Amino acid sequence: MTAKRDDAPTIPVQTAGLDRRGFLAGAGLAGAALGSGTVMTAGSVRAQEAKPSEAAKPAAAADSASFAFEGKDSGLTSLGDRPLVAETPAHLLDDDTTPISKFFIRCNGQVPEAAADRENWSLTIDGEVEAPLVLSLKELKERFKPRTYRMVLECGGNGRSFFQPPARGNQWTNGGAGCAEWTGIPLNEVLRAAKVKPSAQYTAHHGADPHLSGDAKKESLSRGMPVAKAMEEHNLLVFAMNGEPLPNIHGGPLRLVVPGWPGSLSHKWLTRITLRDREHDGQGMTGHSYRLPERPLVPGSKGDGVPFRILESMPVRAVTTSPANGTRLPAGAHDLDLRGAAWGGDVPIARVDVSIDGGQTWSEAKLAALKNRYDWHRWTARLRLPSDGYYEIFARATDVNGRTQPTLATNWNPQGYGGNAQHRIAILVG
Ligand SMILES: Nc1nc2c(c(=O)[nH]1)N[C@H]1C(S)=C(S)[C@@H](COP(=O)(O)O)O[C@H]1N2
Ligand SMILES: [Mo]
Repeated sequence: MTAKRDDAPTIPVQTAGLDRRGFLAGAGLAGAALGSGTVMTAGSVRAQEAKPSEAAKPAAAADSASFAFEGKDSGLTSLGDRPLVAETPAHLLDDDTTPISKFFIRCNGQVPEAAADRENWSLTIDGEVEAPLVLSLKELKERFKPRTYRMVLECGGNGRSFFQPPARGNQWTNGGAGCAEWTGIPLNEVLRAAKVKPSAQYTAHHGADPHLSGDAKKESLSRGMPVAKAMEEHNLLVFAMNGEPLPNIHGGPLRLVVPGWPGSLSHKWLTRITLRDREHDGQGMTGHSYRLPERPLVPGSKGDGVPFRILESMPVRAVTTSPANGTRLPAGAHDLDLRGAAWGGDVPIARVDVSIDGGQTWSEAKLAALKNRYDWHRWTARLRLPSDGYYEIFARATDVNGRTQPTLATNWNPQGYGGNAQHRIAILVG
């Protein structure tokens, strides 16, 4: 460490969460104690030996990595190159509608070449249907009326990094999610046109992205859902995102968006939906993938012999999107304005609460109205801080069934699904 420990504070005072490095910069990837970093020399904090909790730490590598992908914000956090995965730090989820530039990326296989002729992209609906369909994107648009909904898309593994011991898979904090305006054709109308047979139980989704190995016989991903969920009116065959032609990296020219359930159902580069007479068994449907144990497991165990069920609706979650984690505010700035977002699977959110004292007391946030079902609630709250000092601000959402978020991710499972520990940000005043 090169910090001159007795120097005056070297951190410029911020008026808002403008600098994402904030006062946690240099705290290290493992959330090392404040004061051990090179820029953290503020005497007041050192004296407290304040240590940002694991849950308040920025996404792994957020301070060092600069994400490089055309059209994407360099502030996204890379979680891997092969396959390409990047999450959105909470402070970049501060827009009411997540811009394409800030929207997370999750690929399981290779990213295919961008289609040269978007309008002739072909979609097949077959299997347990009376009238199989093969439609170009142009024909889809001519035959059915497009709808636009603002809806959350969230990776099934969002929040995985909060499990202890670590669960297998991409170490998402809370940024494997975004909320965009999706324009497309309702899936249920297309399925009705194909005349789904009573024998149909489940969908099977197929796309054009090659397997990482290049093996043409293997699929990167092929998930599906019960026909009842497939008929839900908000599922769209999407061709535009935030009013622009759906970008290749997000599955353009054509993808599914299935809100409320794991993002892996929202198949990108969609070429075929096959109706099956049983639960689909494609890539990502078997083993422990997208499954939760039917009884609580010993953390770190394998779950051998325990029955697992498919993860359906995603859990409730709130994130604070402003100020950014690690923001330092000037001395005396005791009126703290918070902004955030909250959403939760199929079950609507009833309230969001925020706490400055580790959950001993809570204040209710104000929720903005939804544009449509499956939109996220933007929320705001003003908190009065009793003094200067170091605070961790907790946020938690509660759904209409009274289910809220745990302080820690407790429901440990081998692949780390359902990790919805309360989001925290660290703030230093003065
Ligand atoms: N064809 C295909 N579709 C896919 C995937 C994939 O690897 N291949 N990944 C899925 C997963 S796991 C998620 S979370 C979302 C991510 O969508 P995005 O990259 O547009 O954010 O796409 C889903 N659709
Ligand atoms: Mo995902």
